[in-house]
Amino acid sequence: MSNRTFTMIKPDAVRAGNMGNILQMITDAGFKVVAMKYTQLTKELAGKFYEVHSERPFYGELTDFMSSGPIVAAILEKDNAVADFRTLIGATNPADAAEGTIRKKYATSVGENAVHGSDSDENAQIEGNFFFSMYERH
Ligand code: 3AN
Repeated sequence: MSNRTFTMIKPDAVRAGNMGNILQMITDAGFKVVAMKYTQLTKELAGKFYEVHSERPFYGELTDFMSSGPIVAAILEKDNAVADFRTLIGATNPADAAEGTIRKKYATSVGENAVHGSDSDENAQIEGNFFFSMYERH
């Protein structure tokens, strides 16, 4: 069990002005910020980040959307970080997301679903390394 996960606040949530509220929900839930940046992915970088989905029909739409505006990327720390963060964000489709979750509150569709959260310890490490050097972790 690892104590770190990786998240992005996606372009839809940043555009809608929900960045501060989402960060508040994350820290209120007991996650410590290890690394954070406000940046924008190019279409090419979004394609690399979501390479595992490259055969899926929504890959083009996903990479267009993820490069459509700024995001917040962060590494978060807490006991049982990956699983607890997935609980905090809720189901991929906001229609299925539980009350009180970030996606229930702020996601508008299965594609534009406000936040990303790593789905395994291994991916948390890969995704954190995609954005942050060792000097950017505190
Ligand atoms: P999660 O982000 O909950 O781990 P995944 O890994 O199944 O969900 O999907 C990765 C991302 O791809 C989702 N966050 C969502 O933005 C997008 N996505 C997933 N399914 C669809 C779909 N049917 N149509 C459009 N985008 C999708």
